Amino acid sequence: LPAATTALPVGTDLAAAARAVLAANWRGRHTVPSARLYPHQWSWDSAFVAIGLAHVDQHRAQLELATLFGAQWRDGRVPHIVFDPDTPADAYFPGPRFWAPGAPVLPRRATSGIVQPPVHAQATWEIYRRAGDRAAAADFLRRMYEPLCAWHDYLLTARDLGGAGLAAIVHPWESGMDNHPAWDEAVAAICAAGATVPTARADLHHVPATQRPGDADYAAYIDLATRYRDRGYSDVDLLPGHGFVVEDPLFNAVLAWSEEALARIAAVVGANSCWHTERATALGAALTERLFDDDLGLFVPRDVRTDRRVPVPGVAGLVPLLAPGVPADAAVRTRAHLDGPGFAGALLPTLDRTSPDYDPQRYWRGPSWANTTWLVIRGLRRHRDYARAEALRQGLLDAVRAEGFREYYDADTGTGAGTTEFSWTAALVLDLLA
Ligand code: 9YW
Repeated sequence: LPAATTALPVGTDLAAAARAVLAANWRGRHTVPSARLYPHQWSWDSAFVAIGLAHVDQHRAQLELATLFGAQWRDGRVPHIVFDPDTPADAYFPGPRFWAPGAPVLPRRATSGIVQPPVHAQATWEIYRRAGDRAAAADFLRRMYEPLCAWHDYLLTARDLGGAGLAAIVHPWESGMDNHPAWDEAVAAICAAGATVPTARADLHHVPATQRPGDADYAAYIDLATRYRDRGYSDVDLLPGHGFVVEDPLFNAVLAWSEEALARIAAVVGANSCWHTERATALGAALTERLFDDDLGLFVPRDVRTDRRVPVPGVAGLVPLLAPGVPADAAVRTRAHLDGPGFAGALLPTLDRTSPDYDPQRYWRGPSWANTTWLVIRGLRRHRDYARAEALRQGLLDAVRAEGFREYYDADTGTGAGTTEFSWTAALVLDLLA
């Protein structure tokens, strides 16, 4: 297990230390989230990493996304993991053999078959924005435009399983927030239906079990992934048999925000940008209509199987501040949570602190993460709420100075948790320092 203390020495140049983490995790064409725990390329990690790299190394920033999109599927989906052929098969569970069990020979670019939140178009735009050589960066936009359109098209057609213009996720891993309490009911039902605990958990060799998802969560993850895999990763007629079909506020807010970036990209490459702007605004409206919970004054996930909202107040519910097309009153009520008992404080928790399931140390059930904090900071800036954005920025930077670039932080004490030298923490610190 990693050493418990990873504090940066007093006087450390934070930006230089962040660059060093990203350099150490660079594998020639992509960055791993963490050298031991996550030794392959992850989809939304790469988007965050590219946003940080955009400040320091255009070439690597562009290559990071180009490598990921090199593994894009023909149907437009961008897989959540692209496996590194040079990494031993048992280094991560579930590995390439799990996702492609029948393949006599694995392709060089073996991937998983599920997705993660679509931060990529926004990351592409950020790279262009920071570029010294605008002409070269415009070439990059031209190369990325069609693949990004295909990615969003996949999400808004094949994945519009609720039929209301939002993308549905079909696995807790697709939310990026694996064991968030909003998924507990679905996970319990899958376990009750007979899902069994996998024995090959490689994660527990690297991080204390108290800071990771439980065995029951893993049983459900493997069961759901196996069922999706065994139907060839097809989304056709997935309802009602599939055990997890959810419209998630973070996923759809990021999609709307990225669709807005696609409008900007289209304008540069000479494509029709109005179309993207309209789609972004429609997404924001559908997000509000389907996922804003009037009682909580916050966005929550919607279970498409039951057609009911899941009233669990999580940090994902604040992320729609990023999205275009969200009405002012919904945004005001959402922002007010940052002053209430659930979310106020130096560090932004993953779950409302007053929730009975709140656990400040366990993965997505309470701890503070750099990426969700960063998304909320961007959302607050969009609403010109600079004071709240600055308070969150300082809180996160203080935790990183005190504890190093950890995977997450105890939301109450700031103590570092999970793995060390974590890439997106380093990358987003670079962005916050710029
Ligand atoms: C897993 C890599 C990934 C992140 C996810 C996070 C975790 C677990 O690690 O996933 O084994 O895939 O939940 O958001 O992308 O950092």
